[in-house]
Amino acid sequence: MPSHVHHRACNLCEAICGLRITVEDGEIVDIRGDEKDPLSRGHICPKAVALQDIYHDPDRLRRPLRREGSEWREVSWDEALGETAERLAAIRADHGADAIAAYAGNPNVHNSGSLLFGPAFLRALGTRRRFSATSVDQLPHHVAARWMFGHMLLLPVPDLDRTSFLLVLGANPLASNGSLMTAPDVRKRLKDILDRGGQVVVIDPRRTETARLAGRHHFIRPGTDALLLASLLATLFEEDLADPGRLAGFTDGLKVLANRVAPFPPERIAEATGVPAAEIRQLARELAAAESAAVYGRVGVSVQEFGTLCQILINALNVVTGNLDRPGGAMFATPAVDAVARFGAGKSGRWKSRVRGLPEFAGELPVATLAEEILTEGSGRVRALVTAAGNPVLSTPNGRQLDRALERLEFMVSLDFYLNETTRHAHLVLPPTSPLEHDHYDLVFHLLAVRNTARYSPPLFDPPPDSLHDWQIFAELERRLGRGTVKARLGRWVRRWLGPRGLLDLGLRTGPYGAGFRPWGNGLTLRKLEGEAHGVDLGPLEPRLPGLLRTKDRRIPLVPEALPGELRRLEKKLGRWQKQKDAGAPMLLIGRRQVRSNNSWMHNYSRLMKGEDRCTLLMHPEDAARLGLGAGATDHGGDDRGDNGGDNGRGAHRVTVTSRVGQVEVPVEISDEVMPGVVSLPHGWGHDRPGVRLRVASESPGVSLNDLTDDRAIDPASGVAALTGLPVRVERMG
Ligand SMILES: Nc1nc2c(c(=O)[nH]1)N[C@H]1C(S)=C(S)[C@@H](COP(=O)(O)OP(=O)(O)OC[C@H]3O[C@@H](n4cnc5c(=O)[nH]c(N)nc54)[C@H](O)[C@@H]3O)O[C@H]1N2
Ligand SMILES: Nc1nc2c(c(=O)[nH]1)N[C@H]1C(S)=C(S)[C@@H](COP(=O)(O)OP(=O)(O)OC[C@H]3O[C@@H](n4cnc5c(=O)[nH]c(N)nc54)[C@H](O)[C@@H]3O)O[C@H]1N2
Ligand code: SF4
Ligand SMILES: [Mo]
Repeated sequence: MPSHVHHRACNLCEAICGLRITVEDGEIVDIRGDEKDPLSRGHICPKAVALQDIYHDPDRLRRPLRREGSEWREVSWDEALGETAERLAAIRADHGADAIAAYAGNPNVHNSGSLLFGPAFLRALGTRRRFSATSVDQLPHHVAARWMFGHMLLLPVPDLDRTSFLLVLGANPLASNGSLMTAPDVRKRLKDILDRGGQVVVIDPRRTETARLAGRHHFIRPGTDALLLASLLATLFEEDLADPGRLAGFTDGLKVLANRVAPFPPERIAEATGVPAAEIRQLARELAAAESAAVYGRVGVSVQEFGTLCQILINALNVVTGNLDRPGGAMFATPAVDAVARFGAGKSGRWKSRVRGLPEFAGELPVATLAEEILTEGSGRVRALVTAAGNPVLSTPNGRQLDRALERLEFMVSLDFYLNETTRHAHLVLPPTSPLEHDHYDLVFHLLAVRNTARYSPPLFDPPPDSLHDWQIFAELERRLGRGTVKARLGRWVRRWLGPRGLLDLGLRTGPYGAGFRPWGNGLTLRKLEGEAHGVDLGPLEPRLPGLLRTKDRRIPLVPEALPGELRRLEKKLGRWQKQKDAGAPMLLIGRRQVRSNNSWMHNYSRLMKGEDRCTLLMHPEDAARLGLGAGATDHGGDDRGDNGGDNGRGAHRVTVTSRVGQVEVPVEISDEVMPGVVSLPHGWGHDRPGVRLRVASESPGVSLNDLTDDRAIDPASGVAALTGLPVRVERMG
């Protein structure tokens, strides 16, 4: 029986685990972690086997589909691409390029072909109405990096393997497997910190899996993290603990920062945040005293009204304690393909959205404004939409409004291999090959990794004849829609001739470990990487500053221009928070992630869907009692343990949850792991809409968190949607 072992990186999440896949007679018989992978060291999570399920899924589209009335008809690639180009070109000719919007979803970042060819397609389209999942995710990180380090991709990564103190805000890496921190086997990495005598402290309105492991956790009232961060800084300055060390030589604004954060001493903000003042002072002292420390904040402190301020203050804390760019602190990776050199620094403010006047950043507008750009009449209205690898109906605020808006489009085309809640509205669906059918290299995640490594994944299966990869679809649409100038044609020709492999080889050769173009020498080339099935180890993170800074003067401004105004806005808000403590205050809704989910698209595989309904509203026993819902606080124990049946209150009661924009009905799970006054619903559910072709997912559809979130709530500094801490009314049903 012909059997072979294939090595590749899992591309489902940011942990990029190395896999060892055994194939017999063309069938996968085993998927496990690759022990020899220098980064993931054998780790995988339950989702890894889903790669095989995606490949076999009968619901996965293999041929382009054209909507005819309420039916879908398979059409040839030539017909599908031809019609797409024709319809888009006609709308562009009649109404201008800005009448076409484009939305890029998260999996684009996990697909090197899309990363290398998507941007050129967007340029050919010519629209300034570009949107992506960035503005419901990490946009504030980019904005803060641009302002303080001069480039949107200069994102500091906590040096997990060497740190002795980790402060985590608004991240749950035990469920998410890490984000803007590629750290496979994060459980072991965090345990190792504790084992070597270090500390991990988690700040989260929910006592998460990560908080349990850390052993030190403080509840925080959702949305108030900027107060806590400012007050940590204020304490450092007040108690004379600020010491940037060597960073002082290229940092500006220490004194000004001290003045600006002075109005936020712990005693003043403790009540609004829910974190006791003494604990805040203690934390600041520990941060200052630790041999090395890293402050790390993710989705929970990014998608909030003060998301950008939070990320600025986190960077500032790492600088002021001397921990930026030092081993065990928050460091910059040195990836084999130098993304910082190859991608734009992040221009901004060149144009605004039409309806709400929201600012552009790095060529994109906040997705919270997409629906109104379609629905609001007037010249420049969005009439057509291209989506690629995304599901904004489930992933962006006020999803129901977007759902309705998509109905109004004159033309919509989606690059996706599923008919999901979004793509069901398309006129044409263009399904690319699935992950195991193409090669891959992590252009983004090596940049965010806790260790420098490089690994190339060849395709495992040959794609079926007459199928196209994402990059080929992009390249073909670019050819049909792009400009006819000699320069544009030459560029297209060169890119297509090189293909993703040639472009990758170029990136590796010209990167920091590259061979250049000499035929001899030891540097990296694609060929060399192909000979290393487990990838290559390029060593621990190394100090890179000030050389890596891209600010004009190669210095770090601790007080970027927007900071004073943002702190004033925070102080005003503090006043409102302090007034809002009465019992009649609304409950605050937060989201959560689950190991066996991946945003909106891992719910169609039976293996991952086993067990009880996971789309439940977590509520504290005191709140449940107030609403007259059963008794019994329970130890919820994590969404994926699957051992919490019995009388834990799971599903025993249903409630309605109502926000300004919508209402959902959902089973309640009573647990003291959420802060009193806070309720938590996982995101990415809500698969019961007509026209969705996800048979397994539709059986346990759940409800969409983003049917409640508010498109008007944004962080004005970046335009990121303020998804967390949403005021809602919860009522018992029946
Ligand atoms: N309330 C709330 N909302 C959130 C979040 C939250 O925490 N709370 N999280 C936000 C975050 S961080 C993110 S990243 C977004 C994610 O939101 P989106 O990026 O909009 O959606 P996904 O669920 O990732 O959609 C993935 C789609 O891509 C398709 N796909 C997968 N692989 C490929 C591929 O290789 N090529 C193509 N063409 N298609 C592919 C899948 O079939 C699926 O339909 O959601 C955001 N929304
Ligand atoms: N299994 C799985 N893994 C994933 C994903 C997935 O859907 N499933 N999605 C992937 C994607 S696209 C991303 S971006 C990453 C995200 O990775 P993480 O940022 O680690 O994501 P979450 O698990 O949503 O963690 C956010 C935490 O913030 C908390 N939180 C909410 N509001 C607040 C607040 O106001 N303040 C504070 N301090 N905390 C708050 C929540 O309770 C939650 O524990 O995960 C990635 N990995
Ligand atoms: S943690 Fe799971 S989903 Fe993420 S890369 Fe590893 S195996 Fe894949
Ligand atoms: Mo994300």
